[in-house]
Amino acid sequence: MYKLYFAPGAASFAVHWMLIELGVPFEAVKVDLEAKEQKRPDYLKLNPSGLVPTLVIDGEPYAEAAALLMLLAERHPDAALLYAPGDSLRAEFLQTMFYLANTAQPAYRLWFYPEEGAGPENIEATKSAARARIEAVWRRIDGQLSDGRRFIVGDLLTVADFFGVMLARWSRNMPRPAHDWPHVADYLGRMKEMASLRETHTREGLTDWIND
Ligand SMILES: N[C@@H](CCC(=O)N[C@@H](CS)C(=O)NCC(=O)O)C(=O)O
Repeated sequence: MYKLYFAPGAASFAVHWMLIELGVPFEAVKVDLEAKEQKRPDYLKLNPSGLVPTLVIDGEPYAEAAALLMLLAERHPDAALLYAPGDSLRAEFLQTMFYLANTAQPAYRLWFYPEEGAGPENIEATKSAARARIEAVWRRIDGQLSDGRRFIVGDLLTVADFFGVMLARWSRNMPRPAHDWPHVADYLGRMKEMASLRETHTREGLTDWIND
């Protein structure tokens, strides 16, 4: 049994979506980020970083969205949501996952929490740097998708897609959103048809982006 601590549209979104796609039983617990519930002592016992997501697996709490996606994929091998060791696309898959987690996600963190970059007096400069990094990510992913592949890595739906689509969604109100790149736009159009992605929006109460 799984228990997911989430906030609508946050880094928990990809994990929520994957649990729905897998069709496994889970309990979803909403964390009110505005009320700073993620910094309360009882939550910090589960996730010492005070962030969402936290996924409790058989009573043990685990964190880090990218790791949780990979963990779930490993725990449910029949769903085939990753390239396993030995697969010819394994290296590209790992590279893409780490690129999204190490380069793209921190750049978004700077965009949404710019005071963390260089203090409140440098917010505009921090956002400008974050924006440049995020746009470089979509330029690169657009290049990957330009060879006609169906998904971010090859023709297999993997956890890189769950993570990548979540990150693309985060750019929706930015000056240059991910769908500004043509191959990314085609890809997102296809992904938005997934029933599990639409269901995640419904369950999290999100109405924007999915029907754009
Ligand atoms: N590296 C973490 C980042 C998680 C993260 O930054 N979550 C944000 C929401 S998108 C959060 O909890 N923000 C509340 C806060 O910073 O207090 C992960 O992937 O799980």
